[in-house]
Amino acid sequence: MGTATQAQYSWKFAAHGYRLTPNGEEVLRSLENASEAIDTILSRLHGDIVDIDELVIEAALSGQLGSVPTITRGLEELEGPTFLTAPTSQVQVLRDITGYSTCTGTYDNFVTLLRNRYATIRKIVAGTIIQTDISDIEKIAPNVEFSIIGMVMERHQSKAGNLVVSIEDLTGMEKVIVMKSSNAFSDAETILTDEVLGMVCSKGRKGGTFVRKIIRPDVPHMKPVVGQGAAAAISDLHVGSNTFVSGAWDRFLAWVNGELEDGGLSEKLKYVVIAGDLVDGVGVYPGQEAELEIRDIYEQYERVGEYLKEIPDSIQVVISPGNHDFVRQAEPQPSLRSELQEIIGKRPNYTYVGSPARVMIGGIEWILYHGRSLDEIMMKIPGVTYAKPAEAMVELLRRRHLSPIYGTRAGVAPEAEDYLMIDRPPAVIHSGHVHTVGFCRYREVTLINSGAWQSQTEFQKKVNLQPTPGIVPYLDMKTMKIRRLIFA
Ligand code: D5M
Ligand code: ZN
Ligand code: FE
Repeated sequence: MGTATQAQYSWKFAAHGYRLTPNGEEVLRSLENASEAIDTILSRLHGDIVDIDELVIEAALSGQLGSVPTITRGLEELEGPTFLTAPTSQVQVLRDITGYSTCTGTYDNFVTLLRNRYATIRKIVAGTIIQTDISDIEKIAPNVEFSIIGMVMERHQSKAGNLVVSIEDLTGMEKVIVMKSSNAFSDAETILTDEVLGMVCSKGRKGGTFVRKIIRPDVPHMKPVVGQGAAAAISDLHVGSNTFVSGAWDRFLAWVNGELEDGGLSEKLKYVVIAGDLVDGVGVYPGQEAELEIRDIYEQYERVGEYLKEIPDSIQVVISPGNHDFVRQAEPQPSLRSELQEIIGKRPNYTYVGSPARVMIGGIEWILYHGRSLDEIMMKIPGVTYAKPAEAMVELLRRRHLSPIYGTRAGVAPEAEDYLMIDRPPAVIHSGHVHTVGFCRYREVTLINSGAWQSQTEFQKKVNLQPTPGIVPYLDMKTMKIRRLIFA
């Protein structure tokens, strides 16, 4: 069987928004009348199935897919947002920690946070498990196939190269094994501690629990969404740093004011959205003074104010903080406090939000999140690199959490609610932090990393981080087309 046919199989599913897995493809190849089978399968699939693997194919062909009532579990969470709001040029804040912080940092707060996270993501995962019953870990029965949904406590590789994962639900903890030879192995290699996921397992004869499939909450198929107006996504200005790229920034402001020949792009610009690190800050890392042009934090924000004042009143500016800003470092970060807002300016077209924040912009939902967790995603997931930051954002989205590894580099403020969960996929997720521009669309969710306005620093030179300053992702929300505007 030629590869052309195999590619056609994948394509047929992809065209309907499904993803054919390698083992699913193998099953199809072994069928006599594959194309008929594919039509049958497609006619029986429904929106909350994501991966087409051997188990889904079996269930679809034997007619079990439609008749399993449990597939509707968690459906509320799986349905995408419905945009019935009238398009307006106003920015509307939907969810943001600012003013709602309840945490006192007690042990109980942390437990509540993790339980809240577990319960929500569990529901999402449960909605996509169709193959088996979902078992509590304490009730795992021998000789059957079952699924468990838990939070990953620990993972390591055995001497033989298999992965051993400790996973915990509310009833207990289980050590499971993902054999190197298993179809689940490549998915398992990307398992992060603290992520919540499902596993289809079976008990081996000697009592071990073996994983057949990893099930991530992932993103359901949603209708394409469109909004109104265009947005320039920026972040990481690092005003005050001696590596701030002022020439590129001046050209950006000239463009915003319609002074550059751009084929009509700036005319459509209705929003400038900023995902944190407005200033370089003071005392953020040892020896920073040597790299500062402005050494006073308030003066840094004054300069930000002068810059942003150049943006016309007709353009909405959304301002979210990052780890260099003068706000609490633990996430979720509240917005810049009132005193700093006064310094920057409280113009009617400015909206100050926290990080993360869920905001309606141009009639569609955005999540702004500075992106502190991205460093660890780059470090821990094989193949994900700084050169393609949007791919790291896909990993967050597939786990339905903006910071799946709990409380490591970025501290976590244990709020009663987990603000970092992506319980409802938005239309756009906009991050920064890693100083490289990248964007992609993953199932109708547009992922943008907006780079920086700071050229390579001494520290970044040491770790070989190559920033891409002065490049702006421009999102036309009417068409959802995105392009790079290069000012550097
Ligand atoms: O972070 C810009 C990028 O540089 C981001 O990917 C983290 C990395 N970075 C910067 N400083 C450090 C230190 N001290 N350790 C590890 N990684 C770092 P920004 O938030 O703009 O400084
Ligand atoms: Zn930064
Ligand atoms: Fe940052």
